[in-house]
Parts: sequence; structure tokens; C-alpha cells
Amino acid sequence: MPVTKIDQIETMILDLPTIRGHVLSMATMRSQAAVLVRIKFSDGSEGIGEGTTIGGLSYGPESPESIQSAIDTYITPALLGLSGNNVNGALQLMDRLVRGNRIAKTAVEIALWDGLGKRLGVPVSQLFGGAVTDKMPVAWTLASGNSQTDIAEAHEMIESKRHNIFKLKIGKRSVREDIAHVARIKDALGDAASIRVDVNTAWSLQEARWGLKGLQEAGCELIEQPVSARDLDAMAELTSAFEIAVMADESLNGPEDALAVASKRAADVYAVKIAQSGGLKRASEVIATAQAAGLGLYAGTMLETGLSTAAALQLFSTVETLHWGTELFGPLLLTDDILTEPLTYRDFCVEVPKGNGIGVALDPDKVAYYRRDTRA
Ligand code: MUC
Ligand code: MG
Repeated sequence: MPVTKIDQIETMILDLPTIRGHVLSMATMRSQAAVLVRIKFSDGSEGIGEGTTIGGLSYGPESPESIQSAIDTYITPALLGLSGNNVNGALQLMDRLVRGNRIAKTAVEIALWDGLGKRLGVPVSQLFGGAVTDKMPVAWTLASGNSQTDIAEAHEMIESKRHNIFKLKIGKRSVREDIAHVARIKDALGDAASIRVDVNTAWSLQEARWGLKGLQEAGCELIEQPVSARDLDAMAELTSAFEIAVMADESLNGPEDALAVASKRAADVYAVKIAQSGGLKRASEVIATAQAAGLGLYAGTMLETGLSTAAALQLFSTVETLHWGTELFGPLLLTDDILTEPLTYRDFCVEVPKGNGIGVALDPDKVAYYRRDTRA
């Protein structure tokens, strides 16, 4: 293969409205800000990537603006002129020159994989050893803030065969109110649905002990990140004290965290997010750690557009067993899709896009319309 150099890296922020308020313990989202990356290579080929977080700076240490500035100011000058085919080389350089900033690195790395896959004429899944599935179960998040609205939304999803796994966002109200809310939804849906919750770190250990007991009795199957990301001792206590599955999300920022959580047995399941891991390669290392430790796997989301969702699908399609399925529904939470061909959601599954690279293309008119820097 001839040497193909990285000629240009362009970034832009898109502001995309959500279909309803998405109420999380730390923020209510009414729009999502996605940072897109387009890399142009010396042979004329291109690759696209995305780095997206949730709720400004309320979820994690990176914001849309910091993602863009980390790329423009520090990553791009280091990568220009280097080989576009050597993704590992680019990753090592980014890790050496830029601490943290995993989502910024993810956006660039996805664009490199996309360009490489397109030049080789293969999907990115092939670059990770090949897909073992072409579709995966996909959960939906009920987070309107109201039990009756959530129940109506869940019924619609089940009837249209779009989702029968629901993640409820809790942690904003009292533990008692949250348990009652979950119990109302579980009672209304019965065995037609799997009910899980995400507390997004909002509880103390004391609250979590009550919470897990109540949720378990209400028929909830899994609880995601009940306590602080750093409090692995509390996560380990909850994991061993209750039958309900405990899933780590915010505790997992890359392979080193994956090893720490596994060593302490501080979760039963890993929510693997490509953005939080630092890209597809680092996410594959998080996955390998969970597999080696005998932990369950779930494909998480940062509520990204179809672009990053497609990149995640490429990687997760290569994983032998995703015990808890995926929540790769990001594009469905947005009022508009920015892909020329939206991802396919049917029969309770999301399908892996066919095609080279990450398998999707951006709609230029939509991108122009939602770009923050050119909006009036
Ligand atoms: C999170 O913490 O998992 C994922 C799905 C959703 O609704 O919010 C996110 C964030
Ligand atoms: Mg979560």
C-alpha cells in the first residue's frame, strides 16, 4: 500500500435538538452537541469521525468546545504529514502529547479507521478481525421525567417492535420516589420488557444500599453506576451484596480503569463506550479485560449521532457475546438524522451498516444547517 499522508483535519460542532427533554440526574438535555472530524488524505481519500459527550461539562471532564480545541490546537499539528495508514502510530503519538481528552482522541481515531477501511475497501469491523453478527439488541432510555409518559413511550416502542429493553434514568429525585417510579413502569410492562436503571453516580453508598434493595424487589434487572466513579470500594460492596447486576459506566475510562474495576470486582457488567474508552482500539482493550475477568458486556452510548454510533457498531459486531446487548440508539433521540442513509432499527435490533470504513456518509445539507459556527 502506498504511503498516504494526513493532509488536513477539519472539526466542527453541530447542535442537534432532541425529540423531548432527556432528564438525567445531572442535566436535562434538550439538544446534543456533536463534534465532527473530517480528515483529508494525500491520495484524495477522506475519513469522518465524531466525539460527543453528554450535558456540556455535567457528565464528564470534556465539553464539545474542549474536544474541538484539543484537536485543533494540539492533535492536528502533531498528526499532519504522518501516515494515515498507521492508526496505532497516531494513537501512541496522541497519548504521548495529550493527557486524557479521550473523546477528542476518539473522534480523530474513528476518522483514521474510516479512511483506512475505505482505502482498503473493507468495513472497519474487518480491521478488528471480522464481524460475528450483523445486528444487535438495542435498548431505549425512558427519561421524560414522568412515569405515565415513560409508560406510554415504552408501549409504543414495544408495539412497533423497536425496543423491549428500557433503561430508566434515575437519581434526581429521592431514592424512595425513584423506586416507586421504577416499580410503576415495571408493573405496567410486566414480562414484555427488561427494566434497568442508570443513576449516573448520584447516590451515596447508604442511599445505594436502600436503592438496590428496593429496585431488586421491584423487578429491575440491572443498575448502572449507582455511586461515584472513583468509589470502587462502594461499587465492589454493592456488587457482592445484591443479586441485581451492577454495571460500571463512569468508572470506566480506558483499559487501566477496566483493569482496576476487574481487580476489585467492582461491577458485574461493563458499559463499554467507545468515546469514554478513548476510541475503538482502547474500547477493544476494555472489552478484552472484561472478557478475561469473566464480566458481562454492554455497548454503551454518549448519545452520539449515527456517525459515531456506526463506528461503535463496527467494533461491537466483532465481539463474541454482548451479554446485555446495546444502547446504541443515539440518532433516534435527535429530531433529525445527519446521515444520507440513517441506521436501521427494527425487530428490537440495530443493524450494522454495510459498506466500507464505518459504513455511513454525512448529508452535507444537514451538516451545513446544524453547524454552530455558521448558524445565525
Ligand atoms: C449514560 O450515562 O449512560 C446513555 C444512554 C442515555 O440515555 O444516557 C446515556 C448516558
Ligand atoms: Mg451511564
